[in-house]
Amino acid sequence: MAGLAEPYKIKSVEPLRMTTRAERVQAIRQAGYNTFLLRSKDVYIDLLTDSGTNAMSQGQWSALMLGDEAYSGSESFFRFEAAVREVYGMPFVVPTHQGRGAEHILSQILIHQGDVVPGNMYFTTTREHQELAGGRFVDVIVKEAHDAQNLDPFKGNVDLGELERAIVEAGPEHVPYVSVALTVNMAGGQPVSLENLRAVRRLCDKYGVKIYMDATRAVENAYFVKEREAGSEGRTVREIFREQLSYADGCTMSAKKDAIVNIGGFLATRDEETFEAAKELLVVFEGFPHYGGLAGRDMEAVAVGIQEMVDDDYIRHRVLQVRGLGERLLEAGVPIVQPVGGHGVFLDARRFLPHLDQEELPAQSLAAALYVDAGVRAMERGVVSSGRDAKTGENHHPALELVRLTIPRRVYTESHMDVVAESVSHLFQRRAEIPGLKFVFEPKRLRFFTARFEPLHPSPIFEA
Ligand code: PLI
Repeated sequence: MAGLAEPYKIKSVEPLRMTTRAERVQAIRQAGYNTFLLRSKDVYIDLLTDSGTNAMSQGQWSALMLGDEAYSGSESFFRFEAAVREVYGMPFVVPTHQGRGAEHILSQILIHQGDVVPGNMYFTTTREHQELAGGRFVDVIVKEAHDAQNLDPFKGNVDLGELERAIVEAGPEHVPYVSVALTVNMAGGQPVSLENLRAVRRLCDKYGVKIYMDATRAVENAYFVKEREAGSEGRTVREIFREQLSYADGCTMSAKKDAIVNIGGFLATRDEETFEAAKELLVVFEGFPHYGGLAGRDMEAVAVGIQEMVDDDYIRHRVLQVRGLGERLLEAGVPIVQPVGGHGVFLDARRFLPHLDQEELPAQSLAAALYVDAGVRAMERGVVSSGRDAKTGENHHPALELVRLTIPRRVYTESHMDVVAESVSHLFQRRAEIPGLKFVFEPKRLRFFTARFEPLHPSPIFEA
């Protein structure tokens, strides 16, 4: 399809190692059936995440040489700051080592014990930092987001009624900010409409509550707005992007996604007081405010990436590549989250493996099985990622039990997508043989990263 042809060509290549099924069976056993614990040398197509796994452009690689590694007053910082000001429209910014560094600083500044932070679905590290700071996350995403088959074009939207209820119940003085993610990762990369952002702004203004956006994949959100929201079809992604951010008091950002780099993040704000407080915490946790845990060269790459990410041709190809994979899976009858989101295709493990109860960790098992089948590494986004309720100790049971096939930016070709589609379809034919898993090691925090598992019973799926 002409629309899918890559708007770039390959200048430097990274060889991939082909593995045998026997090697993969051995590797997944050693990894405790957790794809996070695989060694990348054992992975053929790595769709674990789109975070920091992107291919930088010649512009970014050459900008690395301009890195000013001064501890303070680095020219690289000022170029980075100028890019954030221009594209995000935020006057104040501090760099952080990655997104969670910004979440940590923001949470520590604004959240007090007992506060409530409403948001459009949780994200793992974001909620963790809100809770560490003494806050409680309240989900105010629209109910359509929890239904993998609902075709609403803006399943990331905030439910305004739920948001108002959360603010009134807690009392606006106990709501330090509303957390609005663009797009919503855990819902399958679903976007938020401009109309919804405007309404959230009006509601927050009524109660004097701030809005901090998680801008991690806000470019993908802007592309969906251009594609789907009346009045935005003729605008550039850059314009839409800027309007989205105009409704925020500030944002946290993992540059490892939208900004097409391998490391980096930032906290940006319009509020000088928050900026001053951020700089104080930055020197404790990240570094001096002119580098914040990054090298000068990293800030250069982010500055160039921020300009490249809002190029219409680039982002169109990115979103259509992801969607193309989704469409191939749908043709094979594979259940996925629809509409296909911005950064990956999410397999619906509930419908893929109806014979497994959620306590049998279906998405975790499906991700492990996919790796054994073809060396494709995906990520669980279900009961394991969701963790346990801090009070009751019971597993959270998210409505969405998903395996995420996340597509890094500018890395894989359409032929790689073919391999992925074939492997998932093949596994779908054998789905009845996929067994459940149980924990054999479970860490207390963000357990999905390092937990280990075993199959509940022997199965040819995990044998050579
Ligand atoms: O991985 P960080 O610390 O740079 O960013 C944390 C983070 C914040 N918000 C959102 C929506 C994310 O998706 C996110 C990181 N996501 C990862 C690592 C992912 O694989 O999706």
